[in-house]
Amino acid sequence: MSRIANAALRRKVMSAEAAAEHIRPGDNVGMSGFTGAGYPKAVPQALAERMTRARERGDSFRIGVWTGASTAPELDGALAEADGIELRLPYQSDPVSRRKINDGTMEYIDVHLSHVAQMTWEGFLGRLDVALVEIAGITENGDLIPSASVGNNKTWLDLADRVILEVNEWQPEKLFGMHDIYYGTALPPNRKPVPIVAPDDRIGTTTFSCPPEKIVAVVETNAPDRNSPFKAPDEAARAIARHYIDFLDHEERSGRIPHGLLPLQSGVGNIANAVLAGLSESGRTGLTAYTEVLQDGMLDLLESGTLRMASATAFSLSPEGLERFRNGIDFFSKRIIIRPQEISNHPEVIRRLGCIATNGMIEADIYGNINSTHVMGSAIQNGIGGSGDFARNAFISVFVTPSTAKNGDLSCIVPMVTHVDHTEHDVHVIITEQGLADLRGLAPRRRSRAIIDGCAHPDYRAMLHDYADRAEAGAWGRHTPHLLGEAFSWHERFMETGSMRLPS
Ligand code: 0RQ
Repeated sequence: MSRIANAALRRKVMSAEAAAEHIRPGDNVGMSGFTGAGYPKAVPQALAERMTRARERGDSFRIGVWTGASTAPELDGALAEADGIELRLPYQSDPVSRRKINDGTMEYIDVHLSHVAQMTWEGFLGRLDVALVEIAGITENGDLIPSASVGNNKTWLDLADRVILEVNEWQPEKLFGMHDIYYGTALPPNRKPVPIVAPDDRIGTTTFSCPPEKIVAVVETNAPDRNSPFKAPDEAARAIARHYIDFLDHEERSGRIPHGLLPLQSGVGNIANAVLAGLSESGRTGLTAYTEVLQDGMLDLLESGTLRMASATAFSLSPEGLERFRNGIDFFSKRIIIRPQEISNHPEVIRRLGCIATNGMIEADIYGNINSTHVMGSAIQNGIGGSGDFARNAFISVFVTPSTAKNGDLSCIVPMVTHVDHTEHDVHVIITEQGLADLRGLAPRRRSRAIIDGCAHPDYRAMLHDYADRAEAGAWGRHTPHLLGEAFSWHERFMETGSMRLPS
C-alpha cells in the first residue's frame, strides 16, 4: 500500500530525475539527513547526474547543501564527486567531501548544530530555495511523518520556497508517533522558554506540516539508510569506558550527582559507543539520555533497562543495531523521542537538565583546550557537530580519546592545540586509556600536571613535563605558561618526520 494517504500529494508523484529538475544552479538546498539516517536517497543522485552532464557541456552546476549533519555516499559523496557543492554546512564526515574541502575546492562552514535553524531564520545564511526531505509517509490530511532523523527538517520545510519530498517505504511505519516536533520557536525578542523540564517531556506534534502549494514533487523510494558498522571496542576503548564508569561511581558516592545520575549525552564515534557499552555492564537501571544521536550502545542500554528512555534527533545504527531496532520497534518506540536538532541540542534545555556530556576529540592541550575538528591545524576531519552545544552547557563535560593516534606517532595530548573547538572553560574531565584528569577547580598550572600525569601516553609524558617545566620557568607570563616558539613544534615534527617523537 502506498505510504501517501493524501490524494492531492499522490498526484505530485514523479521520478527522481523529474524532481531534480526543480533544483537550479546556485540554489541553496536544505536536505534532510543526520549521521547517515533519513537522508534523501534518489533525488541527490539524479541531481549529481545532471551536474555531471552540465560539467561535460562546459557549464557549472553547483549548489549550497545544508543538512542536519553527516549524510551518506548517495548524497554527500555523489554531489561532491560531481563537483556540485559550492558550500556545505553544518557537518560532514564524507571522505570525498573532506578531500575537496581540504584541497580548497569546496567551501565548508562548520556550525554548532543547535545554531543552524536559528541562523537560517535570522537570515544569516541567505535564502533557502529548496527543501529536499525524506519522510516515512504522508497522512490523509497531508501531514508529513518524519523519517529516521529530524535534524533541521522543520526549518527547511517552513522556510524553503519549493519542497521536494522523498517518501521512503523502507523506513518502518511504526516510526509514526516517535517524533516530537516543536513549533514554538521564535526569534528574539519574542522567544519563549522551551518547556522541557525532563528528558521525556513531549512539547510538540508527531508530524511536520507543510503548505501543499509549496510541494513541487513527491518521489517514492525504497532504500536503506547508511548504517555503518562500529568497530568492536579495542582495549583502549574498554579502558576509557572503565575510567568513565569509575568516575561516575565516584561522583555519585561523593554526592555531586544524584543516585541514578543525570541525563546522559554521548557523542559520535567508536569510543563513545564503547563507553555506552561499558555503562550497560555497570548494573545501573532507570537512567535517561538527552542526546543527539542514538547509536547501538543506546539500544543496549534501553534493552538492559539501564536506560528508561532516550531523547535524540537521529539514529545512527550499525546493520546489526538496525535489525534489533526493527525487530523490537514496539519496545523502542515507547522509550525513544526524536526531536528537531535545535531542541535535542538546545543550550537552555541541556543546562536545565544538567546533562553529563561525553564527546570524542582529536587532541587536547596541557591546559585542557580541545581540538575536535582539525588535523595539523588546517585539515578538517568532520566538524564540531553538537559537541559544543553540550560541552558548554553540561553539568559535567567529559572529553575522551586514546592517548595516541597513528600507531603512537601522534600524541593526543600536546603542548598547545592547533585549533580550538572547546576552550579550557568548557572542559571538566579528560579521559584516555591511561587514566583521567579532573580539571574542575584547578588553575592552569595544576591542570597541566593533572593532564600529563593522568592522560598522556608514557612515551610522551617526560617530553610534556619538560615542556611544562621550561614554560613555567621561562614564559612571558606564568598564568598559562607557554613557549610560543615551541608550542607547535610537535606538530611540525610530525609533518616533517612522520612522528611527534624526538629522534633518538
Ligand atoms: O583517522 O580514520 O584516518 O585513521 O581521527 O579517530 O580514534 O577513530 O576516533 O571515531 O572517536 O572520532 C574527534 C573525529 C573522533 C569524532 C572524532 C584521527 C584518527 C582517525 C578518527 P583515520 P578515532 P572517533 C556530537 C558529537 C566531533 C563531533 C562531535 C568527531 C580519526 O569524535 O568527529 O563531537 N567529533 N560530535 O587517526 C591527528 C590526532 C588524532 C587524529 C585521532 N591527535 N591527530 N589525527 N585522529 N586523533 C554530540 C552528540 O550528541 C552526538
